[in-house]
This record gives sequence, structure tokens and C-alpha cells, in this order.
Amino acid sequence: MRFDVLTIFPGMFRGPLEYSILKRAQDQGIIQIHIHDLRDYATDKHRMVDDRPFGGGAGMVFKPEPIFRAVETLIGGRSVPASTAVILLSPQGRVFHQREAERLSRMERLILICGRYEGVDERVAEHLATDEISIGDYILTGGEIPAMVIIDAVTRLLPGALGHHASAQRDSFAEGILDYPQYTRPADFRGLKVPDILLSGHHAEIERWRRRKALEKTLRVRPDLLARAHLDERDRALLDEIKAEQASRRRGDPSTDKPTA
Ligand code: 9D3
Repeated sequence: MRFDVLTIFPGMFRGPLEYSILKRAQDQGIIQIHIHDLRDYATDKHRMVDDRPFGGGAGMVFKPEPIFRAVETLIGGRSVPASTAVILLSPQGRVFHQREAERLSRMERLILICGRYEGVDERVAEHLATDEISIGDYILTGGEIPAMVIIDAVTRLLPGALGHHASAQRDSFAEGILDYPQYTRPADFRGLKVPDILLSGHHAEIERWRRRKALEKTLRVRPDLLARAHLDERDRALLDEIKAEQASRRRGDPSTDKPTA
């Protein structure tokens, strides 16, 4: 897959893409990342990429010309191939999620347009971009970090980008709930003990404990995920158990308390 990024701050991309899985994916030729300075596509001698908003108001808006020129140069014409996504990163976009990452991972090329300031001339979203994406409901200073988020999320889905071990694990887990807690040595760190069950060697019981912990955590911090998760019969039984315990604890039944020391 090829990524092309259009930005007025190409320097922001130098460090983050040169580590770990992204570095290895580039070295192995699984991905290519090309960073383009939007100012190189400006048409005036001051290399202006923004201007004052029609209708008034604070701040500056990205002009359409440099962005259209850059994208049309990259795709070699005016029509965007079906295997290319032209993505405008903007707070007004659809919120990015894993399903979107999976869809994008099936493209051959992503062109990522990073906005800044008060926004980007709407004609880019309406007549050039194939997608307008936000990474969540918080205000950032620009689309650069969101572009890196998309590159990261998409790259790890590409064949060969993760080790065989990690990619196999992804599929073997029922989707849509949070991970179970992990522990490593020492078994006793400053008196903080690893749960006995994990040291017991009882694999079936360990599986059940992990599944239960994952469900507990998801119920506590992400009940929205649980509502949509694909749960099997055993998960539902575990969840009923958890909810029953919570209810009895609310009634003040000490038999369902955790040991304190
Ligand atoms: C919604 C705030 N806007 C009110 C006039 C101004 C504005 C603030 C910040 C316009 C653009 C930005 C820069 N942010 C992005 O370009 C951006 C973004 C984000 O802020 N949050 C989540 N996802 C994204 S993708 C691009």
C-alpha cells in the first residue's frame, strides 16, 4: 500500500513513522509513505495555502487550488481510481473506527489531506475527497496526528506487517470486548501478587477467568461495546454471574466481597 500525505508541516512525520511495525513494514516494502509539502503546490510566489473566510469570521481557511493541484498531480488526472481513497482529515468527518481501518486496508493507495486553522474550503470535501474522517470527539491542532493514526491502524492490518503470532491471535478472539489483564514476573512485586489462577497451570480455568475479567472490565468501562459485542452462550452465562455478584454487593452481602489482604 502507498500512503501520500499532504501537509504544511512535513517535519511532523519524521519521527513517528520510523519505529517498530511501521518501520519494518516500510523496510519490507509492504508500505510506502510519501510526505508532500502542500506549499510546493501553491501557485503564487508567496506559496500561499490559506486565505480569509468568505462571509467573515476569525482565522484562515485552506484554499482549494493547492490541494486540488497536489491530488491531481499524484493521481495523474482528475478521476480518482476506485482503488484510491482521498481522505480529508477534519473534525466534521465520520468518526474513524476499526471497520473503517479494515475497509481502507483493502485499498491500494491512501491520499491523506491534513487540514489546519479554522478549516478547509468545502469544495475539497464535496468534489475531491472520497472520504472525510475525524478520529474522535476532541479538538486537535490539525490533521497530521489523525493521518498518522490512520496510517498506523491500517498498516498493522496488511498481510505480513505483524508477526504470524500476533495476527493469528487477533482472529481467535471473539471481537468487540476489551482485553483481559496481563501479568508477568515477578509473581510478587512489592507484595502485589499475580492472581493464583494464572500460576496454577489449569488452562481451561485460566481461559474462563480471563474471559470473565475481560467481560467485567468491559461492563465497567465500556458498556457501549458490550451491547454490540458478539457474545456466545458461555459469555452470557459469565455476564449473568458478574451482574448477580454486583447486585448482591449492592445489597451489602459480604460473601461476594474480595479478600482485602
Ligand atoms: C471544531 C473546531 N473548529 C471550530 C471552528 C475549529 C477547528 C479546530 C481544530 C478546525 C480544525 C481543527 C484541527 N483539527 C483537525 O484538523 C482534525 C481533527 C480534530 O481536531 N479532532 C479529531 N479528528 C480530527 S481529523 C482533523
